[in-house]
Amino acid sequence: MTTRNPADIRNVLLCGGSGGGKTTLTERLLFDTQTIKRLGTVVEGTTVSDFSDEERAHKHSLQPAFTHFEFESHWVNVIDTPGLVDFVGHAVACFPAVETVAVVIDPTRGIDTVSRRMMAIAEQRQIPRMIIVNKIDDPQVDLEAITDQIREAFGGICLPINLPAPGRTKVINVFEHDGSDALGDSTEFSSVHAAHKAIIEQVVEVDEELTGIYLDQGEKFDSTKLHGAFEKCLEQAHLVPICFCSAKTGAGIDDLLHIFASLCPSPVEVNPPDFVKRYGDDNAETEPEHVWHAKPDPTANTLAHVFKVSSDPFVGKLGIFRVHQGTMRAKADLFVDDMKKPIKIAHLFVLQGKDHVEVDALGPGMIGAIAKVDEVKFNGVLHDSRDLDSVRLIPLPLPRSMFGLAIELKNHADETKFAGASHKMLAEDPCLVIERIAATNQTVMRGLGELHLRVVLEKLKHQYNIELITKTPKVAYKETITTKAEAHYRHRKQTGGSGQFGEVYLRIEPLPLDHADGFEFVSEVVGGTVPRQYWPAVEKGVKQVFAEGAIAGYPMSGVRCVLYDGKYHDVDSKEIAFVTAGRRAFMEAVSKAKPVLLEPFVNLEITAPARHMGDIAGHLSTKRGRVQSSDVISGDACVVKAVAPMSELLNYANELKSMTAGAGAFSMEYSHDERTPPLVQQAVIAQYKPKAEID
Ligand SMILES: Nc1nc2c(ncn2[C@@H]2O[C@H](COP(=O)(O)OP(=O)(O)O)[C@@H](O)[C@H]2O)c(=O)[nH]1
Ligand SMILES: [Mg+2]
Repeated sequence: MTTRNPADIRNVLLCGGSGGGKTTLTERLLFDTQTIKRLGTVVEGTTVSDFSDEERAHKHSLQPAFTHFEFESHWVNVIDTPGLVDFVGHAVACFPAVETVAVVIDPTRGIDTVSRRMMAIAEQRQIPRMIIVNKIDDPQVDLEAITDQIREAFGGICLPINLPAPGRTKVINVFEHDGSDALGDSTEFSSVHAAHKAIIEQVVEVDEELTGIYLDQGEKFDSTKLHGAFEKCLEQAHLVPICFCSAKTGAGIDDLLHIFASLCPSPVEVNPPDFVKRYGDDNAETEPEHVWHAKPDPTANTLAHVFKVSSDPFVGKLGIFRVHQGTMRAKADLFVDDMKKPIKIAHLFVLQGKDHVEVDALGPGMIGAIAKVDEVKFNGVLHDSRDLDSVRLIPLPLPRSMFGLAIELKNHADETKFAGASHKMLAEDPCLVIERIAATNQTVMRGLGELHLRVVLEKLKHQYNIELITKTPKVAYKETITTKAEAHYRHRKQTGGSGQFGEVYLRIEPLPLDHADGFEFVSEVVGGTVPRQYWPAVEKGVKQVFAEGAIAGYPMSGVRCVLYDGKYHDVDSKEIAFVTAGRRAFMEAVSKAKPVLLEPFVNLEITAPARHMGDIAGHLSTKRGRVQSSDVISGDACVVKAVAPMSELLNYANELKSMTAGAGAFSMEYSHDERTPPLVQQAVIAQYKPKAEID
């Protein structure tokens, strides 16, 4: 295989709640296109996409899997993503690689929260969406009711593109058939004619000329020529087609494949993902950014975006990317971001689950992988022109992990091994965080929920033979100020012959809590009272306090600091003197600026048997939590969403377990910071023992 005409490529991401049948559907698509000879199952652990030991043990997808097949002379890449809330970050990270986000709905459970989230994020990123209602073979399922629920949840733009025929062993494509041909008009609910009319009218609406032709021709209108208008509809979020199928029996699969090939957008259509390109590289402060779009032209300069890094002990590190422009060739030299030296691409692969198929070139729109290249990182850009050095993808709305465990090595001799293993695991999981918290003297591992971290711990144990002792972590408070203040410090020291002298005047003021960096340092010194060469030293001193905290030992946030005056000495002024003066003046200023502690709040999402809904909500209200919604999602499960302070949730995994006899699950992600109540603040500050200042 070499390059493909990008117009013949389709990239489809399957997402939605766990258990909907994404992995089974992927297997079925591969089987029905004769890409694989044996139909594996999730239960037996024999599918192409759930191939890792952890996935086979849990019987759930935990990582995205990359597969491809050919159908009607199209090359189709299908990404099967994990549906458990704890792993949704992996699905979101793959969005920039595809033109179609297909949300797989489990009609036995209704519209789950992961599906809702995926629909919302895809809409926000302007990626075409479709909905696949799987499991139509289940006789208990009311397909008309689920269609109504979909339209209620996501709007009237959701319209069936096919409908199950009576008996549910096949579906009828209502886009191409109008009920008057040999396939007939009868379906499980509605009629081919009515559904045809609804979807065609929706499609022609995006094009005035087409609307005119449609009105003139009526029944004789030829819908098979509508690919362009259909694609425009998806691009403008004017239509979300609903397809029906059964991954188990194969009903509706041929039509789904046909829809992928004939109607889903190709890489030369739809809104390309937004990259930014910065002008000029010399002066960081005057660099305006502008949105940049790749051109799916095989002859242009190469640009590929790495949206997934995976590593396993056998194949090593894999960087998985999508080519957005130009052609990537084996043996070529490519730059990674703005690195000075290029890397050599030894081998180029396309993936089929755990298998790598070597290829010599990949053109625009293709998804591929390179192995064993250390420089390649998640979200990095591979390219072949210095002109593309500053191109980056606009950051994805990945959930920020808050569920933490303080970790220690069971065997201290494992330190080097752990450093290597954690480095690999962090590279492959955008939602995993391991950080050293100076204030609490702990190393904390954070993820999106208990299961997320449990899988990480299992992998460390089984794959790297490292065991960790875990404890409840202390809360990551932050310090900030609430008013303006000024302070000044003169640092003068005489030791033997040479001395140290530096004097600074600082003014500080609060920044909004949502300020991107939480810190600004500017100089308004006039007349050279502090020479320019010492400004960075003053900033360094200020930043030391900023990192270590001034009142309780927690890092600070939300402070603007202005250096506006000072004094220097021709002989004795040195950098170190201004660092000290900056640090001491800043500490003094903070103490006058009514400092407070901020605490993180998280968005909590709890799933449990519906009978526990009241208990869960009541318990949260005793923890300063605010319940935002509680819904029964199917006969016996409920979802409670709430916002609550992290400090009250340190033991939530155990509390929920005992409330629900082990049947509850939850995930949490960062929401915002709020001031701690005075009593909490006093207690935290009382525990702090500041280090003695040494000049
Ligand atoms: N009845 C029925 N069961 C299905 C179908 N597709 C998948 N399943 C079952 O649903 C469960 C979850 O499937 P899986 O593919 O792991 O779902 P995923 O979490 O979305 O990847 C498994 O037990 C499958 O056998 C289907 O079309 N019909
Ligand atoms: Mg799966």
